[in-house]
Amino acid sequence: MSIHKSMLVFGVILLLVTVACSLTGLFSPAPTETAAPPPEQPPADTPEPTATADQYAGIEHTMIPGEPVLVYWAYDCDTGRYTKTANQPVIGGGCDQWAINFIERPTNQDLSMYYPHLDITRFQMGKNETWIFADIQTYKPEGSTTVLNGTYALEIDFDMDSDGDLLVMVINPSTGEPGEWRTFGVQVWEDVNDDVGGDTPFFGEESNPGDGYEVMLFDQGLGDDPDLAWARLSPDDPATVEFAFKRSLVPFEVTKYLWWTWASQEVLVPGQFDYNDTFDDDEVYQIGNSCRWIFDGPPEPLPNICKYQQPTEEPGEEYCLIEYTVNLGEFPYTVGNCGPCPQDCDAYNEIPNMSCSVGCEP
Ligand SMILES: [Ca+2]
Ligand SMILES: [Ca+2]
Ligand SMILES: [Ca+2]
Ligand SMILES: [Ca+2]
Repeated sequence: MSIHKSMLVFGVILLLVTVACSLTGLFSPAPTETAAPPPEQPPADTPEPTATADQYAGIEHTMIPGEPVLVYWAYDCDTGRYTKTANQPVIGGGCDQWAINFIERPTNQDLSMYYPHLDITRFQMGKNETWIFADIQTYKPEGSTTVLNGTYALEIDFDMDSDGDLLVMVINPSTGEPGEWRTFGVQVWEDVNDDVGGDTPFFGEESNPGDGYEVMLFDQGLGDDPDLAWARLSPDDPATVEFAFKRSLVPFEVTKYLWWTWASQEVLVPGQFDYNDTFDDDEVYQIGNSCRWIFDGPPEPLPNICKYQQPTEEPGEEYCLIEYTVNLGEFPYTVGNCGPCPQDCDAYNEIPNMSCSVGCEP
């Protein structure tokens, strides 16, 4: 190494002397002489960058997820729908409430740029005997190609007390091929000491008294289980990222839980959750999370719960019309969907702005 280095230094000095010589002969255009190529480091001199990658290189996978099973789904605020031009984003009333950790900022700070790949519009979850599957769908503008180069994450609240307990995230899934499951960029973090959300879960506070998600269970194949969590670009939709993680991440006693999703241009920092405790309202942009939905359970009126949802499809069932009234200030509108009836249609009528009625034509 020292030999290489000294040769390199010698080469640089030689080059500098040559350049100086040609500069002193101001009008002597001797470009070919000085054009001795800059001493680009030969490959043999740059062994270091690959050394850090080696810790991932030997990882062997035995279980790779198959086709996702996605049965629960919910809508998030659809900023793209109201944004007619990319330099004039329109965020729906109530969609961005930093104080209650409900964030819709697929924009820059002064609202002069809209970033559709950070605008979560819909998200899903399902399971088979081995895996929990999930996806995050972002706004897909007509006639342009989506590049999902942000960080996308699932936050899961197993005890349904409004603070997240597990964080599954993927950094820049756009580097993968559509349909190819990878652990590249995938991490799983746990809040073992239960201080995500600080003193007031869900509500923001002056400063973050906790350490967020402090235990990393999985880093791109490193961890107790090299196959613990995966992500990929959807094979069907370039604006959708899909996740799969082992059911072993769900505590044995948990039968249903809350989950919600994130999209952020900056890499999400697990130790800074909740973001509305760590940061002030005007400090973070190009970021958003979704409303929350319950996996494997009926809807309940919980903080930030999503207002529109269609549960598991069961063929042969009656069809129900589920409607949700979105209140955008002076412009309320109602969206509805006719699909297989949920287990308890009446329960929807207990949720503000929602209704369910049996008997419609799909
Ligand atoms: Ca959104
Ligand atoms: Ca919790
Ligand atoms: Ca808090
Ligand atoms: Ca913690």
